[in-house]
Amino acid sequence: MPNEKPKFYLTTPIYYTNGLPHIGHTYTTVIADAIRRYKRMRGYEVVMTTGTDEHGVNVERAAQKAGIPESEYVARMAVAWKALWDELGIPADEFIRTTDIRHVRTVQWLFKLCKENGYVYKGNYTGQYCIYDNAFVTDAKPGDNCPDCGRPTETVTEENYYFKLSAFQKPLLDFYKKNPHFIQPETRKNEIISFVEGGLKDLSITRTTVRWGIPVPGEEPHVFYVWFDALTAYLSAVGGPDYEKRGFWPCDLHLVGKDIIRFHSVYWPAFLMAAMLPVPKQVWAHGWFLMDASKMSKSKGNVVLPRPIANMLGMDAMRYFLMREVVFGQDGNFSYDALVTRYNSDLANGLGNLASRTAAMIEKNFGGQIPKPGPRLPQDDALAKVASEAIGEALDRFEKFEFARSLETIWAAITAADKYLTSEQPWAMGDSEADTQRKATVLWTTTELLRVVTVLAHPVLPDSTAKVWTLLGQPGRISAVELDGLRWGQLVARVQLGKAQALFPRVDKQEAIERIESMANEELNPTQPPAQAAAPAPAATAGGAAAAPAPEKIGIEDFTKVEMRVGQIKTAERIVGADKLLKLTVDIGTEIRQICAGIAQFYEPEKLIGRKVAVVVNLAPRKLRGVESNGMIVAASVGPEGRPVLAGFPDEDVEIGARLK
Ligand code: ME8
Repeated sequence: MPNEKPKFYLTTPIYYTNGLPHIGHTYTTVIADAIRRYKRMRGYEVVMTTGTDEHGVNVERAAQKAGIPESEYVARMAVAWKALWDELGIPADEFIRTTDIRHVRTVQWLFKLCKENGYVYKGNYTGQYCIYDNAFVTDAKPGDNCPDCGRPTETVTEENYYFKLSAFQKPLLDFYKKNPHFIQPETRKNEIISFVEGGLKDLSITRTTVRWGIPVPGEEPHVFYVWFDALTAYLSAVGGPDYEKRGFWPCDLHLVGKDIIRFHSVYWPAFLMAAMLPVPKQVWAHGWFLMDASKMSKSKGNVVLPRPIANMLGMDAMRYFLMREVVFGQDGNFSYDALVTRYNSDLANGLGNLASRTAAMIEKNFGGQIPKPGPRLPQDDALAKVASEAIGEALDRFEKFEFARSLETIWAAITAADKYLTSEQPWAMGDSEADTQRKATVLWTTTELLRVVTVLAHPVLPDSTAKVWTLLGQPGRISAVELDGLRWGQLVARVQLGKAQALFPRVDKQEAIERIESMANEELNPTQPPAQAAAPAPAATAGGAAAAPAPEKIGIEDFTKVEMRVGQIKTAERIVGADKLLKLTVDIGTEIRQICAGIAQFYEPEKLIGRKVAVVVNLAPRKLRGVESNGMIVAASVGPEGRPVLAGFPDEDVEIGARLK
């Protein structure tokens, strides 16, 4: 077929449905999306798969707890996961659910092939099982905890079907040797090779102790082990037994976190080899985003949610931070502080500022039309060289998944353009013919650099670069620009600039962090019905809150749900790094509570001690700037800036703990 595009298939893990996405899951999905956009700009036809892993004991228990059937539980969760990816602009081309019929068919077919080829047999197994990780823990004794998640294991005896993993030790080692880039990065590859060299035990791939799973045909009550089930989803998503028709198998890239590299680089290729199906080309394991140096988990209460960040700073800011802050493959710490700092320095002051000041100068001097350049001086050629070299280097680094370094190159070019403008000072030039011609050259050169970096940054910052593209009045969609043809000098001059749109308005760090945290608290402990709490907030808001809807009337039964009491402030101190917050301890009659209040700019801590205040005592505890707050102090919000004035009891010495009605 003439001009058929080469195909590229990549996947994220199929995420568990017993929780909702946090920044760790978002990280993998964002990286996959950036690679997808990049590959498309390099001329590939790309399919990206993500989805939900919906079987197993965990889901059985979560559904029981929610008091609904498993099928209903997973359907709700799958909708929530898919909706979030859509809302964040990182939707799958194929969203696969492990309860999809196309998937069930594929799992049963894969098992049949493995069995027909002699790699499946029946046996008994007793061992310690971690229900959270859905895995038997090798060498664990009763009473031992799971070495991965630290939670207690359970003793489980089962009649299972076994997969002859032991038969694949040599084929796998040979395969790794022949395909040295199959496991990336290198450190992970070495770990896996040593693990396989240490010997492989056969693996039980069906369960009779679990009800909620894909049935083994003709062998009920056997259901498939969740990993045999989940890994197969990658194949189900692109045709299953008919994979040859779509032409996307074998997969080019499985992106995973380092926690699940063994499943992907040992079990998965072995299952496929046993079935005599093509094996994926690469598994890339990235590191973890940590919060306070430990892995995020809802039970530890240290999860970072993507939606509040996207609502406050825009999705591009989150993408940029995730890909710029941490070397891909290594662990990194997540901090709101670092996020907002990067936003202001690299996006607001960097790309955003270069675009808006360049456009403003073209507007002022050339009526908004990109000028044709005049004769060049050495400094113009020097900037052209920076941009030309940036093209090669940024693409080369992206190709190697050195995302942070690729962005470093692009941002070094932005910094070079800033310096060029500062030294050329087009704003100080006059209106003589020579000056006008020089201004034209300087502004054309700056605009051309801006065009180049905008194209290079597009896979990482899709929305904002599309806005810059429109601003520059360049033809077509930016996503259709072919990276392989990108060269210095292609800027179309004499076109009229498009409409300027706010790119990255600067934000006050404290305020931004407080707003993100408060949105996250609201999402984790909703005070409204979930449908409303989960609804997408209006367009990216750098600092501006959505207009509050007119308050509805409530009945007395609603009001009485709020328990307010008289409390007395016992201690008050400032919180380092949070100008607006005070940490208080408050006697509410029955106990002394720690409560954070956003009043530090208006009340001296020492003067508050002994003061009686109104306290909402039955508010779910939440964390503000990392400090637990268990209740809320009532204050009036006065004036346009919302100055807090504490509610108090000036007329009478009221008893501590008295209820407000
Ligand atoms: O393991 N930092 O699903 P899962 C970076 N269902 N990435 C993180 C992360 C963090 N703190 N936390 C999670 C499963 N991830 C199985 C997969 S695949 C056939 C079956 C990302 O919901 C990372 O990609 O626990 C990790 O591998 C994945 O989420 C685990 O998702």
